[in-house]
Amino acid sequence: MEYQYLIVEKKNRVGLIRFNRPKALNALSPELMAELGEALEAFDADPEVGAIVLTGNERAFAAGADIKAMANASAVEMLMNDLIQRWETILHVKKPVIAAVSGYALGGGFELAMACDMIIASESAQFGQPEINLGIIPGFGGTQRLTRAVGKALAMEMVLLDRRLSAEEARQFGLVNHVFPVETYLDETMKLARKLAHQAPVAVRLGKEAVNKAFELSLQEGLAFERRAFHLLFATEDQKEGMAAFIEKRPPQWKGR
Ligand code: DAK
Repeated sequence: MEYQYLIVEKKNRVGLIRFNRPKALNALSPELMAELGEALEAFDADPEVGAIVLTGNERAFAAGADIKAMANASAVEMLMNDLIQRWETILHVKKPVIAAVSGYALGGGFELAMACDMIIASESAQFGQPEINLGIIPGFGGTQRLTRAVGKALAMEMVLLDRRLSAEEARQFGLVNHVFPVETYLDETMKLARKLAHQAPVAVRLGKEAVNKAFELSLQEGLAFERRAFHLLFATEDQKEGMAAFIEKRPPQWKGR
């Protein structure tokens, strides 16, 4: 598949997707988001891929949804536009997705990163929800995922006053896993992704699903979900292999079944 707004490659069981609209600071146009949806679905279905990395460039992960593409839209167009629905694809990906963020992660760019499973940031990363300056509010989780991470006081400042977070602040709030120098953040992300891609695949899939349920279910429902997933793993060859390998003091050979 040829992409116009993405650079997509596969390395060591990691699917790497780079936004490629550098002149527009990787503004997430409907066309780019349609391609992103396709690339994510293709990697999710590819048995040679175990983890996915989403990135931009050093100056910008993404400066938000494309303002020029939205400026004249009506409410009904925003609601009915299938391309905007492509944003949701990220929420249905079964494999772990890491966002490698450098420079601007603003508006929809920040929201997309927060919808990933982990964020690795460069020291220059800057996270924010500047939508208020455009007379709108965040539309892809910026009032919800952000508030759960940073709490009400700071979320209000960010959503209503465009207060931005540095990479280090975002790490302190648990939004970002690690911060690295600009020169190495992508390599470090690829290393982490490679590790993820070589874990037991069924356990990774259920582990991701279970952690995400913690944001949606009551504690009791979440615990019940976890317990069922835990039991299910005893039906996999990988559980037998993992435990046998431990006992035999050798590395496990995962089969993904
Ligand atoms: N959209 C379109 N173009 C953008 C852009 C954006 N978000 N951000 C930057 N650009 C373009 C600029 O227009 C400029 O293009 P030319 O004028 O050269 O043609 C080029 O990128 C370089 O930008 P600047 O000249 O402005 O560069 P500076 O270094 O001076 O400033 C900046 C960098 C990041 C501070 C500034 O560009 C900026 O403030 N950008 C806008 C940031 C922003 O407001 N982002 C939020 C957009 S609203 C939803 C899903 C998502 C969303 C909503 C709903 N659903 C699924 C329902 C998301 C909404 C948003 O993200």
